[in-house]
Amino acid sequence: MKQSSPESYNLESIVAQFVTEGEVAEIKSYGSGHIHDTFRVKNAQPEYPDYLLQRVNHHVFKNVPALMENIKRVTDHLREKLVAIPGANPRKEVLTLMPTRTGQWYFGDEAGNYWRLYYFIDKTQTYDIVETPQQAYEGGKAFGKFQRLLADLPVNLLHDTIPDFHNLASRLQLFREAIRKDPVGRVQAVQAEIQAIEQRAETMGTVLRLGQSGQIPLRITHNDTKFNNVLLDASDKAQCVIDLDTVMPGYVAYDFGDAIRTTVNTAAEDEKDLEKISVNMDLFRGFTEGFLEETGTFLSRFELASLTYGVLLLPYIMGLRFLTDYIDGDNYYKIHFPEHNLQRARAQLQLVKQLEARQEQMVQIISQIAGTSPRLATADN
Ligand code: ADP
Ligand code: GN1
Ligand code: MG
Repeated sequence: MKQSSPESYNLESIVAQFVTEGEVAEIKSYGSGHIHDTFRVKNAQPEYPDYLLQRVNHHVFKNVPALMENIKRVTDHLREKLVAIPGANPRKEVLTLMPTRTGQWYFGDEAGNYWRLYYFIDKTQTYDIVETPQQAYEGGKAFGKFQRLLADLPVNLLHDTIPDFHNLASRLQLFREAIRKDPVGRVQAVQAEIQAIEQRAETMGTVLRLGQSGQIPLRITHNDTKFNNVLLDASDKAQCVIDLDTVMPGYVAYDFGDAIRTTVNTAAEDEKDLEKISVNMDLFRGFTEGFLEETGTFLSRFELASLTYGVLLLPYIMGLRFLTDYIDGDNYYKIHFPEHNLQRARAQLQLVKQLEARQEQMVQIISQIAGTSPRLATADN
């Protein structure tokens, strides 16, 4: 189910529910996320900050109070860590929630919507397509540091904001259910894509098997490490990891895999022309160097060995989810034209094929950078 249009709201009166400084000059739609409605709130007084207003998608996130509790806990923990690092600037390096006038961290309106307000982190940019190994390296540093700073927060303190989010078995189950129901009569036309999913269903289960057998641990992971969920500053230095709704227990291979999915692709996530989709290995190396610089000291050998399985799994899971949503009638992701989810699914499955051909090379690069032999005989059990 989709949310109602946010334009019908008096956004200024929503901002007025929060404790802010200065005066609102304008409120404009912002960013290219697929889930929430996001607005930049410009301050009329330049000495005061701008803000970022979001209406949380409560059809996707069914328990918004639990989600906001997670975000508060995680951002407080990161801030505490950053304060102790000389030269760090917590206001720019971690999201800061504004309280409401009644002392809550979100505002629930009469229509059942949930709103939140952050400081707008100024003079930053996000990349839907990564251009240079330096940008890739900075993204790797950002997600790696995020992982490192949260490594001592007990996993069980966080709620599962979307249960089984990257659980392949349950994603496949939902996919097969959608095919069986075929609610809008699209299944016949997507047989080739269904086959591309089914023929890999077994081999893609490696990360889950390693987790379920206890060979890799659950950690606090971000779970939505799309490259555009890192803000880079004007000189492309990593500034802040954003989009914290899915921070919950997960495997490090998920975060590495989703970040690589969106870093190494030479084309857009939804590229129509499949010929344009290829893998840039310089960007792979750049990201991996940054990521392992931050995490190499505490990841286990099995976790290192799981990373390339995550690299194949995440674009596969995204292809599977986009195709499921297409078959289901486009109820989950925001789409910008009728076949958008199908186009996204095709592009992700094409990326999987390209990455499969590079797996051995990726293993070599990881092992070179980590100084280990990540190819463990048991990794594929
Ligand atoms: P979605 O879940 O819909 O992707 P995000 O939380 O990622 O929503 O926000 C959407 C976009 O808004 C981001 O891609 C980024 O460009 C921008 N953004 C989010 N938070 C901030 C912030 N605190 N400061 C500046 N820009 C932000
Ligand atoms: C969504 O919120 P956003 O746009 O960063 C989705 C991710 C997908 C991504 C694909 C909560 O991320 O899981 O990887 O789209 N987020 C949710 O672009 O489903
Ligand atoms: Mg986002």
